[in-house]
Amino acid sequence: MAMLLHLTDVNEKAWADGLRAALPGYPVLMRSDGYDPKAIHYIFAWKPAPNAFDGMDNLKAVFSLGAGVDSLMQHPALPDVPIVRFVDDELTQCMSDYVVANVMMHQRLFTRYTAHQKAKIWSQLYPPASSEISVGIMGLGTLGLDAANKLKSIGFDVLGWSRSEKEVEGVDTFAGNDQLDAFLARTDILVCLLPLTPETRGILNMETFKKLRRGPLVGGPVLINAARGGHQKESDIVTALRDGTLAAASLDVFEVEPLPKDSPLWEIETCFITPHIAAISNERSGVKYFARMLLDHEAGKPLRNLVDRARGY
Ligand code: NDP
Ligand code: OXD
Repeated sequence: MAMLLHLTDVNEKAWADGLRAALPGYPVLMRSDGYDPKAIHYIFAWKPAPNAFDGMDNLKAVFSLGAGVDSLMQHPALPDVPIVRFVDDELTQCMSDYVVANVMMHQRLFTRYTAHQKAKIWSQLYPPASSEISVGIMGLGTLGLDAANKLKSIGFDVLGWSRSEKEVEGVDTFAGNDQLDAFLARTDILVCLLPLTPETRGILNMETFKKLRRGPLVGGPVLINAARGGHQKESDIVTALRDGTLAAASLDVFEVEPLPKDSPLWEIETCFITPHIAAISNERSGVKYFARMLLDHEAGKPLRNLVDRARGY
């Protein structure tokens, strides 16, 4: 029995040290330690390589370092065992902080003022109050729901769109493809917190942007994507920002990461770019979470926060 860490683009050693301390007596291995794949009962993965699961005939579960499991779900040799994703209050809070900060930045037209400051322009633009601005959140799961409640408490008019119908106090909810257009038609600031699945890939495209409300927000609608780069058609975002279909955007994720140096997005003043940092899985709470998950499962308790393979998230 052992747990193997297979973490790409992450400080694997730091996580291994934490998990070893939290699981005394349970072997926690890194790939560099060398291992017998048949001894691996749990694999803790992020962006697994094509051969990540080779020979793991006795695997009991895959633990996903990320809240999003799209890279796991696309793995050509994903074993047929339960997949546990990361669900964590601190990560949720970080995402809501990111969403609230960006919504307010756009409501107060700060990307416009940044451009004006560069050009030494004194131009007083008065944005409407937050209560006049509608924020439409795509995805009302762990992250979308928390962001919706926080934006509502600030005073924004909040709408939400999900796959299945939901009732959320103070939030107008829409569900399924049939209600997508009605949701977009009432949205000034569109926030994407969807999982990346075949149904949601490319959903942030010109057709979607054209359906957004041209309401009280000065300059037009705004896009905030903190989910996955696969949701967005970047060439459409560039066109939409240039022709005014979108007034501004905040993008934390990209079709290719790191965002290539020759991407035109870098040059667009109304596009606010962050390098996939909206909500990083925190080592301290993550170690506690996955150690508890393993110990509970070994004690016969059910795994929690399982991915539904049929839905893809
Ligand atoms: P959840 O699984 O909890 O929620 C997903 C939501 O999306 C649900 O409300 C679901 O609907 C909805 N949804 C899924 N498919 C569709 C569809 N086809 N049409 C309409 N709604 C749909 O996910 P989380 O909230 O935990 O995370 C969301 C995503 O955020 C992650 O998958 C990840 O990609 C991204 N993320 C990004 C981070 C970053 O740093 N940039 C950090 C963490 C996560 P229903 O409720 O009906 O099932
Ligand atoms: C995640 C992420 O999915 O950091 O957790 O993107």
